[in-house]
Amino acid sequence: MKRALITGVTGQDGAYLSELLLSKGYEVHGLKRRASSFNSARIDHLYQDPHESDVRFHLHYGDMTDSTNLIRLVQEVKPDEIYNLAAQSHVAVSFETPEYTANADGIGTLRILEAIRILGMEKTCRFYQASTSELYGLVQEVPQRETTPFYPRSPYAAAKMYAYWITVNYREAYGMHASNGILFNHESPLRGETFVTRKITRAAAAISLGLQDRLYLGNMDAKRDWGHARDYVEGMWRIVQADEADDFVLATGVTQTVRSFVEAAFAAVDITIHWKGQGVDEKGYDANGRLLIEVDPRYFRPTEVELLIGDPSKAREKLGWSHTTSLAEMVTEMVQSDLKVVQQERARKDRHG
Ligand code: NDP
Ligand code: GDR
Repeated sequence: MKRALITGVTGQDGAYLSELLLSKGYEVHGLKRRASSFNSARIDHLYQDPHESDVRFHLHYGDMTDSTNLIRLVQEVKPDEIYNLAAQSHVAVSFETPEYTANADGIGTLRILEAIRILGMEKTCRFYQASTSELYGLVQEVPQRETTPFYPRSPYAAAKMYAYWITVNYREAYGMHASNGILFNHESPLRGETFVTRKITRAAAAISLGLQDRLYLGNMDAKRDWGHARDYVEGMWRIVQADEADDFVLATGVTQTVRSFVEAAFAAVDITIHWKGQGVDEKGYDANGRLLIEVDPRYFRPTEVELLIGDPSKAREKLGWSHTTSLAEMVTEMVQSDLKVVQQERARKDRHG
């Protein structure tokens, strides 16, 4: 039975990857950080009472900023594969917490790689680094592929650039099976609620049920290549199974503006958005002229990534990977899920007065 260690197990990708690896018969160990309130909602359904027999899902407290903890954990678990998904992953927040983001996302990656090296596991433990299309930043080439030059545009992307190169370096210096997945945006009903897609699908659901009046957004001209997280964790696993460690773009090859995502999400609850005005004065109305969407400059970023569109040819050719869920299917799934979430929250509030 293969054993995997997943950092960031409580996040969107950690939850989907845990499900995938458990379905493949792995023993899965997740690194979870201590929080003052529960942060395990996405993986609670996978939890097994440690007193039961045949437990294959284990959680360990830890933090990417704590080297000794990471070394001890790798020593105890002795994983065959490590998926390093933990990160302060919000681009806008990284402008507020640049030093912490560098520590957790950049040096955190080094800490895991060093743990593998200190423990002499370079040849027995494969390593996956959650790299990102944010590395491409300011447009140098479209579509973006493995050879496109990087131009990070945020403290998050700068930290992830260090993580990318230290992964390449440990592969070349120590012969480790260490790979980067350069993943374009991927979403799902489990996406954090402050990322733009989930913020929009949740608002569409709440507005359609009369539980929210308005949605405030930042740059609606930004274009993203959005896929489904379920497809992308399959790609992560394939990257780690490849005979040779390497770096791969995972993307759909299709790009859309934030504005068109808004239109699709509201269409899923039978609301057609009519736009008026431009720039910060742009507003979205329903067919009855009710104001639903406004721009709030507080969501603008000091430096923005305007256009991402990935070329996943290398992953298709070498790994046989391609996305299976269309953007339209994903939007429907997210909106349907948020309709349930919002209704449950409403029922809970009503119960407690
Ligand atoms: P999430 O923000 O949903 O999850 C991040 C995870 O990292 C959470 O489990 C979080 O814990 C954990 N974490 C954060 N800081 C620390 C820390 N200091 N120590 C230990 N754990 C920590 O991200 P996603 O699941 O969306 O993304 C997974 C990875 O892939 C991230 O590295 C992200 O940067 C990268 N990525 C994501 C893409 C996407 O579109 N989703 C695209 C490309 C790359 P907690 O739950 O306690 O907050
Ligand atoms: P991103 O995702 O920055 O691409 O990083 P996010 O959903 O936060 O933003 C996408 C685009 O939408 C614009 N935008 C808004 N964004 C947010 N969050 N909130 C708003 O109100 C809003 N209005 C407009 C943004 O300016 C941006 O252009 C995600 C993260 O998962 C990273 O960890 C990952 O590396 C990349 O995707 C690939």
